[in-house]
Amino acid sequence: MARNFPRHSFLALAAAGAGGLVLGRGALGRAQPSAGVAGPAVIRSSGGLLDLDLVAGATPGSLSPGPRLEVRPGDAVRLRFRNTLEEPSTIHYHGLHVSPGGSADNVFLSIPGGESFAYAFEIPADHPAGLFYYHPHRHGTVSDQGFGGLGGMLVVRGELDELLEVRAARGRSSR
Ligand SMILES: [Cu+2]
Repeated sequence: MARNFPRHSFLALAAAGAGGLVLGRGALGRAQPSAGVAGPAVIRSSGGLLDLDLVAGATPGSLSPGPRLEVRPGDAVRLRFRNTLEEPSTIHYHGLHVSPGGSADNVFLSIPGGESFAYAFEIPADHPAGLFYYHPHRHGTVSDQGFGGLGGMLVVRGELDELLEVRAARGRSSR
């Protein structure tokens, strides 16, 4: 039986510094020409801090990933999550070697629709570099929100970036 999942998107409303980043519905879910393809917005840590507001909301149209977040080992993460859905949600930082409790990667949190939560944690100084993923992980709504499009990439920069092959590779909207 086919199910229709509501379409959701993470919208980064404001990143620290540089005047902030605003994404509206028009900027999400719109097909782009293949040359110079614009990937998701990129929000990088600065001065050892990744600081942003992230909003989960329903949007019409096709699915778009949330902003790509980039950190470095030793960075602090301050992510204010606002849930504008009509159901509870959370954020899980898939694969990160960070605390699973408190205001960190705590999948037992449940942020009701219409409410906000301030995530705050540190990326360990010896954290491996790699490509990770953030997505809702509130039991009971994980699948619907995942299939609905909530989620985005999370890159930990580091030693992998020094490999010749990686340095020679061209990334989308990364340089
Ligand atoms: Cu996961």
